[in-house]
Amino acid sequence: MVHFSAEEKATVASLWGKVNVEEAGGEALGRLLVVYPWTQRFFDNFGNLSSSSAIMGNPKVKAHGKKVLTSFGDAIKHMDDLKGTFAHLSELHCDKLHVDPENFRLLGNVMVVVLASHFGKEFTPEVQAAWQKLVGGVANALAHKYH
Ligand code: HEG
Repeated sequence: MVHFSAEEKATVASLWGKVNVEEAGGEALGRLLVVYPWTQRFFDNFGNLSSSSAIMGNPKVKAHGKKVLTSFGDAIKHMDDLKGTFAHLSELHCDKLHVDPENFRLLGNVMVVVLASHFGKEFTPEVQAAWQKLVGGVANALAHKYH
């Protein structure tokens, strides 16, 4: 179980308050699909994913990215109980969606890259450390109910 200090919680929450969830969510999911093309197989009903620009401009990718990042936001409110918070989604991704849990780690790292590019110098090594810990904790929580 990951533990977050009061300082790490404050660091994460302060950056999160400035994140544009719609923009960052679409960019993170889009980049996941471009950088790790095998992840496209889960989204074969999303229409045109034939090039990087098609993916980044695809309205379904944007909408789903927003949904995923909005849901990720629950982690920031419940940093002491990530497993409980994502238990239901873990079951859904395992039993219904059949998403390999390795993809949660890939998406977490892509999210960190997106935050780094949006926040520039503000994304100091300390801020990155707190975020890496959070995306890792969320990936563990989402993988927890897999069987
Ligand atoms: Mg998942 C649906 C959250 C990573 C593939 N994802 C969903 C939904 C949520 C969610 C809230 C909607 C659930 C519902 O309809 O009740 N996803 C979520 C989080 C994260 C994540 C919080 C990681 C931080 N998802 C993820 C990854 C993949 C994936 C890495 C695949 C590479 N998710 C996926 C698919 C669906 C969802 C295929 C169904 C999409 C649809 O057709 O509506």
